[in-house]
Amino acid sequence: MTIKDFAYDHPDRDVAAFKRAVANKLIYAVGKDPVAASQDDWLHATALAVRDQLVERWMATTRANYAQDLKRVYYLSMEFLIGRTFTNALLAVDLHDTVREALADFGVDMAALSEREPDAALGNGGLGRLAACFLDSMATLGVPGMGYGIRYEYGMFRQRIVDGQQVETPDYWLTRGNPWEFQRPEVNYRVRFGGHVQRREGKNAPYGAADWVDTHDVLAVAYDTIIPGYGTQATNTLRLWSARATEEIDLSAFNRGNYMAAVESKNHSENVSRVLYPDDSTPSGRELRLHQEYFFCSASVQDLLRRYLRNHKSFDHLADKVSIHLNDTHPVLAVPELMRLLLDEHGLAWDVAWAHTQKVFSYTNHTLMHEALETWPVEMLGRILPRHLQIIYDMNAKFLAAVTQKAGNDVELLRRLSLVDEAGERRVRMAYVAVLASHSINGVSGLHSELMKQSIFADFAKIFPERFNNKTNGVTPRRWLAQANPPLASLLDQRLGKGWRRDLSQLEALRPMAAQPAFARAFRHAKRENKLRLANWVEQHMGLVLDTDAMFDVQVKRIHEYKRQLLNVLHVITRYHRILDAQAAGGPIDIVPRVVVFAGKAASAYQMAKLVIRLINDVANTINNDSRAGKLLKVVFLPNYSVSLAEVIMPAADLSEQISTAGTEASGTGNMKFALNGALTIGTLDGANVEMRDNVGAENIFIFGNTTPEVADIRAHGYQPRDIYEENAELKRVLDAIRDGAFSAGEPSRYQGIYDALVNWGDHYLLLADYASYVEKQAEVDALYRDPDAWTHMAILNVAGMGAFSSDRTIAQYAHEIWHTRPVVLG
Ligand code: GL9
Repeated sequence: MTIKDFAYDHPDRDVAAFKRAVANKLIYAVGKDPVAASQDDWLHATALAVRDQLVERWMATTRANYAQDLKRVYYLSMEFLIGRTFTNALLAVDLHDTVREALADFGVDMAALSEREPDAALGNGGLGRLAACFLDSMATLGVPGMGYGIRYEYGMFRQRIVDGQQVETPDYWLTRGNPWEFQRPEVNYRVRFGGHVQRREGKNAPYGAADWVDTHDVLAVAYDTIIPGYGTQATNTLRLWSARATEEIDLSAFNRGNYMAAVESKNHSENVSRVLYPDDSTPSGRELRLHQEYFFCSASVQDLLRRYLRNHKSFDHLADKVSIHLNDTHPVLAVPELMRLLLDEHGLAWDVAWAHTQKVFSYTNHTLMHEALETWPVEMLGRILPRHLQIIYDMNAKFLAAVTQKAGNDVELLRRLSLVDEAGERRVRMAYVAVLASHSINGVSGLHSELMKQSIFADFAKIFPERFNNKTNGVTPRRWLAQANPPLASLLDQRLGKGWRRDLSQLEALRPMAAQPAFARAFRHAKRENKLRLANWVEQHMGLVLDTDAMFDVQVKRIHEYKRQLLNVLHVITRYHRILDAQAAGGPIDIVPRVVVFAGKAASAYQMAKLVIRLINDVANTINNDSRAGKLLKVVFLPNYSVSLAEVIMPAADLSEQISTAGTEASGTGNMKFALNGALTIGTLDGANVEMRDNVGAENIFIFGNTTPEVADIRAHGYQPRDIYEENAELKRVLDAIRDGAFSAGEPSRYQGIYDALVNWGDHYLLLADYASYVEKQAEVDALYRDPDAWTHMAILNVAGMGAFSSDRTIAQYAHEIWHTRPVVLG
């Protein structure tokens, strides 16, 4: 029997058949009469009809995976920043034109429909979006695997800008239902919290099994989303867990006659999957977060073990069939959870269980920033997960004993290596648990992977050098070029064929075309269309008219001090002053017109980041309303940055700002998306910018500022930002203007704190040290922009050099070098 035998209708590329399928869904699944259907009803019905096309491939892939008993990769991530699915699914099944025509026959505009789909914003930023790109690439490459995460009811907050300030509102993305997911009520697991532990007598204590009793439990229920591969039948699954109250919780309170308490406790259990933590790289020590982490780790590990045991009688082949990848430290509790299940539920001996565990796990580190490295108070772990704390202690004891045996009783070394930080309140270092339990530990760019070995994991890198490696990030060309940039995609199709979607290295073939005037013209034309699209968005949503001849100078990403949006602002004000001076002198104004675009969210508790947003908006307000600046300078802060907004912004950029302090941005992925869409980069030698320079050629990228060793040097020798401030008159004027209320006339002292942070409080991210070099480099950017042919030539060479930054390349490396998986073979 094949799946096709069951498919009730098979529209393929037949418009009439697809119309029938949509009408069928509208009437029988959505329950709406076509004459009364709303736009959302049509969207829902169309999504269901498209989904049917994916289901057949999905089942075929699942059957093949089982039949071939392939090793599977489980990608555990607290975040999957998926964005919209509709257009992406159409691309995967190549039904774009069919669906557009079918809907047009019903009088429905497909483009308008797709705009109505809410983003699945189950992530904060780069880390979560990387996970989504990886799912796309794993499916496309046929890597048998699955993403595991949490089905948050509220995703990343919506950002509104009110009086120039960020206001957060909840993102209840499921209001109108989610046609892409399959609820699996029968796939559910009990996840336990609290209680206490009784060691089992007789087993070789203290490393033996134990009983975990008197827990209060929550059910994890699976929701599956199909992840289609591109240009292949292969599809994967994203399985997200949703919390449900167990029945006995309700019952116990109910029996005591307290109906309301019963319902309340039910609500309480279900809070576990309610909301995404909107913190960028600054985990708050909230207990709910710990509950979330364990909740999805436990459900996922139980689920994958059950799947393994369906085909295998013992755990002997676990590591041949299962790879568990930890996307940062958020899922590290999967380590003691696997140990617990093997020891306590399946009766394995410690050493056997530990050997399996070390072969199964691999870990990616995404940041070096101290404040972002997760640690949990021993007290809290012991209260919420007493058995896991015990297992971590046992891991630690064994490890430190082994180190002592090799290196002697070096107390300092042991203190540094311990999984438990004993200074102050005792805390478990989750990154160390990940490193100890994993056979592979990777960073996300060449620079980051080196720094990781020299800084946070220096001691571990000496003990386990063979575990450390690099996997430079990438982005999926399907979403970030084919889908986001139709004008450029169709130009590439004409010149290169369609193969670049699955093999981005084919972009190399653009190199010789950079010198062809006809190609350059077409390339410029595509950029122009994209700039118009963004300008329309801005006019519609913000009422601001942009000049598309001006250079679109763009910085979009989370707002964070290390990313230095403030350095960009310093440059903007510098330009503003230069324009005013030129006006005052009455001479001809020789300045390249720019539209400086910002977008990004600040963590809700991150006051400095919020103040930066306010400053950007105040500066925008001042400059945009100053007729002297006129068309020469405009500043816009686009509210509510998201995946779907990024799809409009990236293709429209002329200049991409990647200006973090060297040594702070682990990789960046926005940098890749911009260059892939034909923007030039101004950036520091940080993260993946270094490799982008190597790939596009140093002469085709604007690199400025202190390098990582120089930054270390400056800090080591007592950095004095005030000296720079006193010596650079142009900079001083900018900072004084901020301090004195030039952009906040109603409240002149509003930005005193920003001034102080830079001039008086140490300027931790070295903005002043890089300012002169940045402003100078911006002048070179201007000079090139005056020569459109030279600019376009360079932009084409950037696109040509971006082949290496496909997430397909990244995932192929993970698959070969870390996971050791083979692709599924489909008949
Ligand atoms: C991040 C790094 O800061 C980025 O430089 C990197 O590109 C991505 C993906 O590897 O991971 N680490 C991290 O905590 N975030 C990143 O973006 N933060 C968010 O995702 C909000």
